[in-house]
Amino acid sequence: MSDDALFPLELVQQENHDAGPRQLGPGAVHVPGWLSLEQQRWIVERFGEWTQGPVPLRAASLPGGRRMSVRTVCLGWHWQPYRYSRTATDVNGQAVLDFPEWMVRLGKKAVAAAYSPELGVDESLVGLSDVYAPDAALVNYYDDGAAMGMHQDKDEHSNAPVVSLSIGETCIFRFGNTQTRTKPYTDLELRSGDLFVFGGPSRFTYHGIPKVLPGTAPDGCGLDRGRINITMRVTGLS
Ligand code: MD6
Ligand code: FE
Repeated sequence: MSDDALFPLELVQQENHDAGPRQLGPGAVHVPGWLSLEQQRWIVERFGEWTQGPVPLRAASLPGGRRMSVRTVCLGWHWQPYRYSRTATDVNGQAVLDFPEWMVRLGKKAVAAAYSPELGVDESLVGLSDVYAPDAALVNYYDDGAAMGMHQDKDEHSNAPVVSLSIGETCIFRFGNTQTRTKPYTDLELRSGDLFVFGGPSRFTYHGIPKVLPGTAPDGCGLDRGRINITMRVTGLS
């Protein structure tokens, strides 16, 4: 058996999950267990409100006609492949919900938690939390079988970090490279309560979600099934 088969690249990083915050690339930091179960439950309640409209949770249609398996509701700005607007012109024409003030504060705290000098994060990123002010969030819901292909987040007119929060079932997060959507990449688990901040030289790294692991949502997170991922962004639009 070859080394590749015995130690598949996909699995190499998983046992590190409990080791605490870790920088995967310059400016890309994973902070396991950042949200408490109580915070997770509270956010899941807000998710229940967001999905009541005016714009429903929907699977976006990609150019060419295929639909994403993930369903999304947006805050601040509505996202559709591959642009932002204030109204959901691809769904029902309704205005997007406001970006909540509490989420701006949470985003700043997230950047402060991830960009700490102790983790070896570059000086230029430490202190960024003071000016970080996200104005859009994509709230994704994954049910069993949902996945997201390798992509770069480049619809924003800003290179400010993206802050990602995960609640519910564990997923495999594939963190790639800035050049191609293929190897080399690192697979890691994002579990309920985890934070991932994606900025600095890693801001345009290809990444994706090859799978969600059914039945792994922890008791008390507010979700029995599926996975919620919130990504906060600075659109650079006005
Ligand atoms: C997800 N996340 O975790 C999909 N993008 O379900 C993303 O696509 C993502 O986690 C930019 C930065 C962080 C992310
Ligand atoms: Fe992304």
